Amino acid sequence: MNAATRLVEVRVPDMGNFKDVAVIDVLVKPGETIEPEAPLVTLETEKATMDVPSTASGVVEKVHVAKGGRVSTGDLVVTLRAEAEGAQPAGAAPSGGASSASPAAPAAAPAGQAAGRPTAPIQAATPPGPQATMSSGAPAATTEAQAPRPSGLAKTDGATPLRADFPLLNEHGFSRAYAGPSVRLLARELGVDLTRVKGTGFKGRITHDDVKAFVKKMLSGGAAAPASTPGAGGLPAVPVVDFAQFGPVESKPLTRIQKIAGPRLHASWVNIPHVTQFDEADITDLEALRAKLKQTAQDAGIKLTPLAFIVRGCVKALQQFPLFNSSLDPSGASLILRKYFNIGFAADTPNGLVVPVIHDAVHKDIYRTARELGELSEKARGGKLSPADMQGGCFTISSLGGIGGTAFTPIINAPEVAILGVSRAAMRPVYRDGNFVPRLILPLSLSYDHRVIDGALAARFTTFLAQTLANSHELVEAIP
Ligand code: CAO
Repeated sequence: MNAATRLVEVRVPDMGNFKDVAVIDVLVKPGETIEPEAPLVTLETEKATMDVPSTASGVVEKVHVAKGGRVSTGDLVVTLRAEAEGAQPAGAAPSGGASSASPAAPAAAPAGQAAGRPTAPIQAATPPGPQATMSSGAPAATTEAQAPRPSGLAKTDGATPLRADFPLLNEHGFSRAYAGPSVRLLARELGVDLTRVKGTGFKGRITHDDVKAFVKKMLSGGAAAPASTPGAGGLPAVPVVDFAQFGPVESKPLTRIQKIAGPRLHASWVNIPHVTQFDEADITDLEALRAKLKQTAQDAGIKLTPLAFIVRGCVKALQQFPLFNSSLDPSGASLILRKYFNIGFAADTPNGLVVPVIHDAVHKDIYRTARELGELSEKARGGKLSPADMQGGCFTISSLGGIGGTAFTPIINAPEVAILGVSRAAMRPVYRDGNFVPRLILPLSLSYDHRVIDGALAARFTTFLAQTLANSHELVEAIP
């Protein structure tokens, strides 16, 4: 062995009780250069598919498993030839006797990570469900977060775990596509709808190469371009400018959430004919009521903001106008009307917008709603939302009321069909019975999918919502 290199063995990490797990895809070949965390093989149990990630960078010397084979914890997957210089990457297990040039395992490595023992934990990556982030009120991130980063994709700051899952393309079909977690992650990052990709892997499984081939085909005009491809698919390209020629510049990588949210936002924007209906609600009485209840709520550890009332109001409006709680069937031939009421809300976090969901909001009173709003917002800001926290939304609220502004045009969180934008309430003179009286007015901006909702219905919806918010006592009724 070359003095400047060492051999690194990558083995199957601890898989709990699973034994003799099927190898359904081998993702690397001898001679290939790979990065740490690059997926090497995909395994499938009865419950989940998972990738075995590389624990080091280097050139694949030998692949010890084959597609269709079976493995258990500790089995050798790949031998890598890695650079001998520098610290050994955490979790890399040096090859027993073959690697006399290898440095010893780091002293800090936990027991059980000695040479030849599996080190990198596998995170069971079940197919992700939809979930959301938003920008200007649109969807965002994904549950794919837990999947290892495929080699060749840009590294992100890693500050926020990638967990966004968002309804964007054909999310229903996407979650059912026959593909491993790293392939799903790649598809999401490239904005590829997996339902449109033909799998050439074992039993028709979609591989990395299938996703890449699909993108190539689209770029060469073989199909409609992915939503994330600027200038492709018939869309005019924006000019490419060398900004540095005009003055100093700095390049700042997008966060992981932003990378996932971008294609989703774009997909919503280009696929859905948006119309925004503006309206105003007189929340003078609501604010007086909130001021009365605020201390009681605070004593119970709850921050009672106008948003909790707005969530309750939206639930009532969705009950009254069921079309707003629907989604277009992927075939485009029918509507799916939901009989449950899960309300998403855009939360601003240091790494981008995410959309946690208040589940079963119809059965939660104002205090419980406020409590969940607070808890979910806290989790969102700490990057601690679970996939379940962001799944199953029916309708989204994007509130900028705590910040400012008078109106905006939120992007629909597809495949939902409407989103409510809320701006800052302000005292305005309102003409009543021959006089101007000061009233607290809340601006509402409802964007809707015009394929599903007509303008008249949208105006009825906001009118109803405004009246419901004005009659605030109905919003604080106890829920049986
Ligand atoms: N008008 C006037 N004041 C408002 C208001 C409104 N519409 N909405 C909230 N406020 C007030 C609150 O009452 C609170 O004041 P007090 O402490 O005196 O009661 C203050 O503004 C801050 O509220 P908040 O923002 O902490 O709480 P919230 O429940 O209103 O919002 C959350 C929670 C998570 C939605 C918010 O923190 C957030 O992240 N907002 C940004 C969402 C976003 O970026 N959307 C843009 C996506 S683009 O469509």
